[in-house]
Amino acid sequence: MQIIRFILGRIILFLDWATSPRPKKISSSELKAIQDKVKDMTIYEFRACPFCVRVRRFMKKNNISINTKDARRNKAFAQELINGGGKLQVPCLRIGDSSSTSGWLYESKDIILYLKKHLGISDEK
Ligand SMILES: N[C@@H](CCC(=O)N[C@@H](CS)C(=O)NCC(=O)O)C(=O)O
Repeated sequence: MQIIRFILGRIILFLDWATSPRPKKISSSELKAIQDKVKDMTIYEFRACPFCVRVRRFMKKNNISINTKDARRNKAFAQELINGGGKLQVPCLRIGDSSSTSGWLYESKDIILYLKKHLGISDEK
């Protein structure tokens, strides 16, 4: 089972790499505005999780750079996620830099929706 998961993970990472979206062209002031709005956010993820790949691709396309923490490889990050968010499930977006005031948002679709609203990104045709 672990071997199948490993192979699937490699395939997911390869496909993601091979079809990686191009970032939209934006001005440096737009880029700076995005960076300011996401500077206190963190994404907890597993590198080869397809739901995390979905969020990362959305971020890349929209020039969003958020600090990521790999909760598979780093047990301390996994514990942070369980303590703060309540469960070990990725992706999870931590909004806010101190654990006492942080919001923890699970579900890839909800994370993308939140980022769209927060950054004023409209749906493409
Ligand atoms: N519906 C969720 C699914 C997330 C999900 O199933 N994540 C898996 C990894 S791909 C997970 O966190 N599993 C917990 C574990 O493996 O311990 C989403 O869209 O974010």
